[in-house]
Amino acid sequence: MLPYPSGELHMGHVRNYSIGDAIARFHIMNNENVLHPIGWDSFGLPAENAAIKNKIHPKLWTEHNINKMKKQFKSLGFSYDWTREIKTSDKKYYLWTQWLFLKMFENDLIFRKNSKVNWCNLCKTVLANEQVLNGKCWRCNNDIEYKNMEQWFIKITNYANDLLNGHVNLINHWPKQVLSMQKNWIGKSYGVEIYFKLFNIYNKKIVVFTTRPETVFGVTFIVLAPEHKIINELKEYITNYNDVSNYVFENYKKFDKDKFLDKNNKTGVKLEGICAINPFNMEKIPIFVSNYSLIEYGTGAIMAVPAHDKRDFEFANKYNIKIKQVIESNALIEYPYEQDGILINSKNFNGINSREAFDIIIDFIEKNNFGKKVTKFKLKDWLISRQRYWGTPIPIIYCNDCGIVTIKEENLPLSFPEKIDDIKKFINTKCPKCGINAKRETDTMDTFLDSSWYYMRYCDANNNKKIFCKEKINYWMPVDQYIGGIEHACMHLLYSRFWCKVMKDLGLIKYSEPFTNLLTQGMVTLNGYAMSKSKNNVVSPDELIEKYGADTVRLFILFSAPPTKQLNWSFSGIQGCCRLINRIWNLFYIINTKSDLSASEYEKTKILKIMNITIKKVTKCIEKTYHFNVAISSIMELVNSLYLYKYHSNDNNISKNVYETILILMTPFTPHVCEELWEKLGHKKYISFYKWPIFDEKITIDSLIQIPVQINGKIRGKINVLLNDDEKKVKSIIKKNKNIMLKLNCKQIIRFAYIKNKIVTIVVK
Ligand code: ANZ
Ligand code: ZN
Repeated sequence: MLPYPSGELHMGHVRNYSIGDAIARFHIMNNENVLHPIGWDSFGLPAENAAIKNKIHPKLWTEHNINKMKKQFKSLGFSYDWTREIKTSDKKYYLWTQWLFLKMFENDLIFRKNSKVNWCNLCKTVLANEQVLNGKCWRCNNDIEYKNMEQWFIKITNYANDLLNGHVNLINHWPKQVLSMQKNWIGKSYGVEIYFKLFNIYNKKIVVFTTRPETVFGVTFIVLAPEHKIINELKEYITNYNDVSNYVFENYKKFDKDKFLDKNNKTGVKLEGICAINPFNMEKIPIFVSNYSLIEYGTGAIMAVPAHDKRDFEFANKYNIKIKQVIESNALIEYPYEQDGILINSKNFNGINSREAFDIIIDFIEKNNFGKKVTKFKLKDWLISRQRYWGTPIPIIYCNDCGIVTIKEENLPLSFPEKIDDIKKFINTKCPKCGINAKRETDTMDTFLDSSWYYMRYCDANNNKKIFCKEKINYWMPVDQYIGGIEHACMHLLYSRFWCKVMKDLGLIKYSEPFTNLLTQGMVTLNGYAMSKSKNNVVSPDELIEKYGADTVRLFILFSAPPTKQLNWSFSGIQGCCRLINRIWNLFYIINTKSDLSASEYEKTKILKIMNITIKKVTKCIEKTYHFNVAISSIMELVNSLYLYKYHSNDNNISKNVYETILILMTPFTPHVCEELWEKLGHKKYISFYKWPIFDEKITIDSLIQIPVQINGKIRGKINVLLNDDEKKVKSIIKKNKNIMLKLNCKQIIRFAYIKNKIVTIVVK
């Protein structure tokens, strides 16, 4: 995920991009063609707020931050292809965001509507539903208010089913949690709409949406959302209309989701003078207006079954409404009973299991025109207008005669005047269709549009004729490995998937999922808390790089925890990583020293075996599991083994071979020190492009064995031999073994037998 140019890298960034860099470098060393790009999500509010505060243009502020962060990226040694760098606030880029907007508009995927929208009073803009988290603004955590405004929306709901079904392709490649968060957000449910006629009012009915039609005989009241249109339509029949309309007005101002979450806050007013009729038994049932019925979901009207639904039960208790049980439970019943069971008090349907009754009753409803089968989604259309300057301008003109007119493709990019105050002049224009005076749209697009397709542009970042050329897109896309935070599960990751499906339907691309594999990295914490400025527990990457070097920082970040797990910051941990790098550095001098002792065959084989096992493990860890911590531990073992080996060996060939392998294996994690040592070893080319080592499976297994030595029928010791050593070799090993020679005590050997790979038997006089 591309960063927002806040001006400073934080440890979360360092973690995300170190993981990506290790993976990219590994694949580069495996001779693959790797596209490892970076860019900037450079439109957005903080730039604009900083601009207002410091009287500096958001563009300058943004440029300044990008330069600072780019320096930091470079100091960390990330292997980005800087020729493909993109900035979403760049004209050359947002031209294509606008172009995509026009394409979507042409295809009926963008529309304007007046509705109640989320408003953040700190950010001074509306927000999409996905960007409201527990009633608060995703960016500034301010409480959300409601406003009635005419705004631009994208029909993401057209793709609700596709977004859900697409999960099939992601099941083994995306974290389960992300998929389930998206699934809940999309919120598909199967149910029915049932029509409730009104007593003595012939041309009106209330349509409820229910996922539990089998409870229809237990309905004891109807609940309308305060915003439900029918309330006004029934004005003349409702005898307490004043009370009702006061209630509606009061509730309109409040935040819906809060009302929904706060159990004790269910309020309501009964609509006097009217009642509904249950089509199944013709019972008359009271109608309430209440804040716990949400206008945005279903039909905004509920058939309430207090015996079997918690919310209905609470409301019924508060307002003394009848409770009627229609599903029997085996155990002693305590309301509300929300499980399955046998239908009771349900006339012809008595005795049927509630699960079967679901379909039976739906059939009955459809046959008798009591209603119809429906599927509903919780997903709402994506509100994309933002009342801000620093964003992609919406390429639309309003003409009194022609209505909504799009700006011609050849006139893109549409840019705002440099001076923010000149917007007032910019508003006035001529209609591109009829030429009379017209007004421009001055809202900008949600920055999540900018970031919904940026990764495609990397494939052809400098194309100034087309959004991208097809061959390049087909060659590179989709993204093999995407890395970012889980907080984007229902924002960026959902929008990007949607965008990708739209672009496929527009014929621009061939694939329908943007990110084949997704890794959501864990948090970086200090003393148990996520690092954040507000908690004052931030560790600055710059200071660490200054003190310990970039390699140490990278190594620590990758070594301290598997990438998906929380990473607890520790200074002793970073010092440990510093020591490992120093040990590798010092080995350079040690492998070139001479020792008087010479290593045995066994010792030589042993170190080669450890080396091969390490290559095997590290390869698997980087390629498959991303358990970099395990990879680094095993390299550490190899380093220790090489120290030991060198201690009693004057052999330089093997040590050099092992040492070079250590450097190669460390390159994805600590590229700088590895390049340096590689050069010191006399290599002329970069280690970063050296071929990743292949391990020899034969050497990793069973090449070293221990066998017992029996002297006159008693086991007297063990010797280390190589698999399939012959008798002559074993004899020479025994001759060098002080312990066994001591036991033989210079006695005369009358028999020597070696059963291959099993046992040595010696008989002495
Ligand atoms: C009768 C009933 C009986 C219900 C019962 C539940 C249990 P899901 O499954 O999440 O889609 N509902 C429908 N529209 C609503 C609205 N606008 N505001 C608040 N609640 C609404 O939820 C569907 C259920 O949520 C529906 O099924 C309806 O209550 C309620 F024992 O109808 B049920
Ligand atoms: Zn805000």
